[in-house]
This record gives sequence, C-alpha cells and structure tokens, in this order.
Amino acid sequence: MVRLEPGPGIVLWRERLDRAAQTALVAAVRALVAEAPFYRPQMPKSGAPFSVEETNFGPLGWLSEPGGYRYGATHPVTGKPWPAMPPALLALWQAVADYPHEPECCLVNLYRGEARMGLHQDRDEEALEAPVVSLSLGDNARFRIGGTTRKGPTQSFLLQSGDVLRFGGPARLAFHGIDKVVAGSSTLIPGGGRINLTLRRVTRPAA
Ligand code: MD3
Ligand code: FE
Repeated sequence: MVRLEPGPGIVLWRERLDRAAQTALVAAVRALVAEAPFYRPQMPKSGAPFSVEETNFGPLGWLSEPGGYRYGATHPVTGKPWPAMPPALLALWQAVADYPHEPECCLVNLYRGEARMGLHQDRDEEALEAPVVSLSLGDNARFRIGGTTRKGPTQSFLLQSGDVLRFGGPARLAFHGIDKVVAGSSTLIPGGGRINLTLRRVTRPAA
C-alpha cells in the first residue's frame, strides 16, 4: 500500500485492499445487489438516464430523480429499505475517514460499456464537515478533479482496483468525475466493468 496526497484535502491509498479482500467485497456486493438491484437513475431536469447504474447500502441512499437529488431510505424500484453496509466497508471507513461517526450512505456505481460520470460536486449532504471515502473495484478509470468552481484547472489520475480515496477539507466540495473506464483492464468483476463504492455521512450527528 502506498499513501499519496495528490492535492489539498485528498489522500489516495494505492492498493489499500489486496486481491483477496477485493474478491470478498465483490462477493458481498453481489449478494446485496440480489436484494437491492442496480437500476438506472435519471437526470433531474432532462430525465435522461445515467450511463452508470446505481444502488445503495446503509440507512440512506442517494437518489437522482426528475424531482431532484435527495437521500431516501428505500429503493426506488423495490420500495424496500436499503440493505446494511458490509462490515468490511464500515471497517474501511473507521480506518481511513478520521471522522468519529458512522457513514450513512454507501452509493454503489456500476460502470459498464461507455459509462462515465460528468464533472459534479457532492453537496446533497448536511454533514459537509465529514469526508467522503471512495473505493474502486474492477477496471481502471480515469478520474478528474478540480477546484470548487466548475472552471479552472483540473488534474486527472488513473484509479485501479483496490485504491481508496478520502476527500475532506478543501477537497470536500471539489468538482470531480470519471472521464472513462478502461474495459478489460481487470478480471475482478464477473462480466467485467468497474464498481465504485462511495461512503458518506449525510446527517449532522447530534451533539
Ligand atoms: C471528490 N463517484 O458517486 S469516486 C459519486 O468513481 C462519484 O464513481 C465517482 O463521484 C466514481 O459521487 C468518483 C471519487 C469521489 C467521490 C466523492 C467525492 C471523489 C470526490 C466527493 C468530493 C470530492
Ligand atoms: Fe461525486
């Protein structure tokens, strides 16, 4: 494992999870996806479908709907509560977040084919003092991050399976996105592709 600080507020642990831990997490995700299947969210204004498929684990899930972005406790297709987060993800948060409360949302993004994610900010959470932690599994991806305005310089780096990122402080509201995924670059996920797990605290903890 190598720890890097590619920018203010950004920590990148290369290969934070070894191959066995990655395989175990993919199996855990697959089991939970049987309860909370991937679905394709829609953009709020246009109603256009995402190229990424999503689901969530934990008490709150992030949703993009024609009415806007929101956090909700139930799956938009099944109506059931989101499954609990795998213990390994809670342990990862505890190891890297440097934040004294549990995460409430694990957003699961599945990238297959030409899926990508345009430059955006994560700002639908009340607890902006908490960091965001993200884990990459499967195919390599070209990740881009800039500052807190849409204009201005960006930097990009390749994310590989097992890499973990923490965004806090000045990076918490940075614009970021996934330019592309390199199909066939990993054999981790049956059927190919990339899974990103993003852990977030949503509500401000009671004092
Ligand atoms: C920087 N996901 O779900 S993970 C997202 O790979 C999202 O699926 C991308 O952006 C993915 O919102 C990027 C890296 C990431 C996640 C959250 C961030 C970078 C971030 C929040 C603030 C700043
Ligand atoms: Fe994001």
